[in-house]
Amino acid sequence: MKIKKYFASDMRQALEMAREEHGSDVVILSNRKVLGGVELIAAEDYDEQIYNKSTEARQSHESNKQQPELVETIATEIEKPAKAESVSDIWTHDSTIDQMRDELKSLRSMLEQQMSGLAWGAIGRQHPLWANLIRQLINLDLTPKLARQLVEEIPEDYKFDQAWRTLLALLTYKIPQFHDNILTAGNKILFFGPSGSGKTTTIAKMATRYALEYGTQNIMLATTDIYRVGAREQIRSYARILGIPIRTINNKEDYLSLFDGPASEKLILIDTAGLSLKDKKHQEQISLLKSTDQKIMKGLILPTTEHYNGLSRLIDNYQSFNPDFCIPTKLDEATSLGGFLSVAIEKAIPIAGLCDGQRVPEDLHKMKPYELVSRVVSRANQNQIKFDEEHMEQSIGHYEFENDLKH
Ligand SMILES: Nc1nc2c(ncn2[C@@H]2O[C@H](COP(=O)(O)OP(=O)(O)OP(=O)(O)O)[C@@H](O)[C@H]2O)c(=O)[nH]1
Ligand SMILES: [Mg+2]
Repeated sequence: MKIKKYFASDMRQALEMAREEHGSDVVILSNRKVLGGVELIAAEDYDEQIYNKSTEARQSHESNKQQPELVETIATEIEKPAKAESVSDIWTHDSTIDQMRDELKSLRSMLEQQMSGLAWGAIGRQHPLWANLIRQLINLDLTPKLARQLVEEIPEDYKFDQAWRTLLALLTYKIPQFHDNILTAGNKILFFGPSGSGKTTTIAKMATRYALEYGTQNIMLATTDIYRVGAREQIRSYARILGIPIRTINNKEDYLSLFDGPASEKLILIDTAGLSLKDKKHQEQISLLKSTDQKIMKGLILPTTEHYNGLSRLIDNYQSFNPDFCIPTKLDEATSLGGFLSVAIEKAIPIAGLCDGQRVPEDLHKMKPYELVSRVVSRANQNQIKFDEEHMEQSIGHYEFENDLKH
C-alpha cells in the first residue's frame, strides 16, 4: 500500500491530482483544510487493516514517544505491497456528507427567509418609528446592519423630523476621522490600493497643495512602481511640473535611504503600483515595506465607484498593509455614497480627505464629517434610490436572524 500526501488550493484539484497519479481506485484516507488550501492523504492498494494499525501506532507514538520499535514495524508493513479490499465505502461516505451539507444549507435558507419576513414585520408593528427611519437610511444606501444599529439609539417618542435630524447627527458623529495633518514635513506616506483607484492623482493633488503653501524645499515624491514604464512616467511628469525631486525605489537600500540624511526631514509621498493581490510583485512590495521598522504612514485609496461589498473586500484584502487612514476617490462618479460610509464606519478606518474629480489640486478636500453626510443624502436624493420592501425584509431579517443565532 502506497500512501501519499497532496496539497492543492481546493478539494477538487487535490482529488484530480490523486486520481491522475493513482487512477480511479485511489482511496482517500483523510482531508483537512490547511493554510492556503487543502491537504489530502490518499492511498493506492488500500489495506484497511494495515492502515488502522498504522494510525493506532501513530497515535500511540504521539502520546508515548517511547515505542520506536512498534512504529518501525508498522512503517515497514505499510511499505509492503497489499491488495485493496473495497474502496466504495469511503467515496459513499464523502458524498453522503456532501448531500447532508446541501440539505442543511437549503433548510437554513428556508428558515432564514421565513424568519426574515417575521423579523421585519415585528419591527414594523412594535417600533413603527424605527421602521420608518430604517427605510430612510436604506434609501441612503446604508447597510441594513448599520441602519438597525443607528435607529436603536433613537427614543421612540420622538417625532419623525426630530428623529431624522438626530439620526443624521449620530451618523456624522460615527464617521471615523483622521485628525493628524498628514502633509507635514518629515512624514513618509505610502499610498496603496487597487489599480486605477487614483493613487498617483491623489499624490499629485497633495504635493501641489503642499508646494503651493510651503514651497518645494521640503517635499519629495517616490515610487515603488518599477514594473510599468507608463505609470512611472506619470508620476515623474507631475514631479517635473511641480519642480520637486522624485526617487524610484528599486530595492531595500533605496527604501531605507528615504529615512536617512536630508530626505529624512522631508515630506515624502510614495506611490505604489496598483497590482493584482495575487501578483508576485505585490508580495514584493509588502516585503519591502516590512523590511524596516522605520515609521511610515499608510493610506488606502478607495474608489467610491465600488459598492459596499466591493469596498469591504478591498479593505480586507489590503489588511496586511495595515492602513492608518483611507482617502475615498471618485466621489463625483459614485452613484451612491452610503456603501462607502457604511464600510468606513464598520471597519473603523479613519478618513483623511476626499477626492471628487480629476483636477489637480482643486478636487482634493478636507474631510468634514457633516459635509460627507450631506453628500450622502444629496446623492441619494439625486439618484432617487428607491426603498425596496422585499429586499429590506430579507436584509434586515437576515441581520436579526444572525443576531438571534449569536445569542
Ligand atoms: N472622476 C474622478 N477621476 C479620478 C479621481 N481620482 C483619479 N481619477 C482618475 O482615475 C484615473 C486613474 O487614476 P490614477 O491616479 O492613475 O490611478 P492609480 O491608482 O495611480 O492607477 P495605477 O497606478 O494604475 O494603479 C485617471 O484617469 C484619473 O484622472 C477622482 O476623484 N474622480
Ligand atoms: Mg498610479
